Amino acid sequence: MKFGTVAILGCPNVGKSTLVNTLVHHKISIVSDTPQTTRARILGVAHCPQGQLAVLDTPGLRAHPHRLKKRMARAAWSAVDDADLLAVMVDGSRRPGTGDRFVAERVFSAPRRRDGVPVFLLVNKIDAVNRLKLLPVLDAYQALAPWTEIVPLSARTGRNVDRMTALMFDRMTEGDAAFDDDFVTDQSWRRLAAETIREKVIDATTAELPHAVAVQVEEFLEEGRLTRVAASIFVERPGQKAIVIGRAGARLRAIGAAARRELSRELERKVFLRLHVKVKEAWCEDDRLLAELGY
Ligand SMILES: Nc1nc2c(ncn2[C@@H]2O[C@H](COP(=O)(O)OP(=O)(O)OP(=O)(O)O)[C@@H](O)[C@H]2O)c(=O)[nH]1
Ligand SMILES: [Mg+2]
Repeated sequence: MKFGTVAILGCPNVGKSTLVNTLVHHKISIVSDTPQTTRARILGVAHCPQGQLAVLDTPGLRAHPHRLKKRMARAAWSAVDDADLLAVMVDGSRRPGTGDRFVAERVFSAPRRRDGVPVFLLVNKIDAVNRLKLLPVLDAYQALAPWTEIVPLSARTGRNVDRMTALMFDRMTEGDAAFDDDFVTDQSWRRLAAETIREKVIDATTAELPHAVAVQVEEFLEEGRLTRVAASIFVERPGQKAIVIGRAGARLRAIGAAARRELSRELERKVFLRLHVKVKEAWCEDDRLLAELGY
C-alpha cells in the first residue's frame, strides 16, 4: 500500500478543482467558469488500488494586490511545503502564458524542489483540443522546465487520469494508510454548504460579481431527517445585493433551489435552506471576517 501527498498548483480556471473532484469521486471543491473560484486550500483523498493519494487543491495563482488574494496565494504556496509531489496544471488549449511561466518558475525555485520532490506537468482539457493543436503546446511546455513527467489529460472526462495516478504512485513510498476508507475531505459539512451556495451565486450572476461574494453559514442543524441551513451572502455594494436578489427575489430563489438540490444530494438528507443577502463594504479587506470565512 502506497501513500503520498500531491499539491496541485496553477493559474486560475485551468481545472484543478475539477481534477480533485474526479479523483475523490465527490464534489468537494466548487468549480466555475470564472477564474479564482477556489479561495482556500482543500484536501481530498483519492482511494486507489495502489493506495491513497492525498490531493491538495489550491487557489489559482496570480500576482494580486488586495488582502484576500494575498491570503489565497499564501494558501496555495503553503501546499508546496506539505507535498511529496508537485503537480502544475495548465490549460492544453493554450500555449504557455505569463501566468503559467510564473507558476513554473516559482515551483522550480521552491526550497522543496531542492529536496528532490518530483514536479509533474498536467496538461488539462485535452477533450477540447485536437491533436494537431496540442502537439506544439506540449513542445512549448517541455521547453519551459525540466518536468519529471508531462501528462496530457482531461479532468472533466477522466481521460488519462488513471495513467496520471499510476505515474504518481510510482514516485510514492510504501506506507500505512493515513486515512479511513470513507474519508474524502477535510471540509466540514458547514463549509461545503457555504461553498455550494457560493458556487450557485457565481453561476447565477455576472462575471464581475463573483469576486465580491462571500458566504457564511450561520446555522447548520440536523433535526431528524432534515438539515436546517441558514446562510448570509455578503456582497460589497447595494447594487450587487440587488443583482443577487434579482427581480422580485427571483434570482435568489433560483440560487437557493440549486444549492438545496445539490446539498440534499451530497448530504443524502432533506435540506431546508434560508438565505440572506447582506452588504458589507470591503469584506475582503476585513482580516477577522476573512478568518471566520475560512480564507
Ligand atoms: N473542456 C474541459 N473543461 C474543463 C476540464 N476541466 C475543467 N474544465 C472547466 O474549466 C473551468 C474551470 O474549472 P475549475 O476546476 O473551477 O478550475 P480551477 O483551476 O480550480 O480554477 P480556480 O479555482 O479559479 O483556480 C470550469 O468551467 C470547468 O468545467 C476539462 O478537462 N475539459
Ligand atoms: Mg478551483
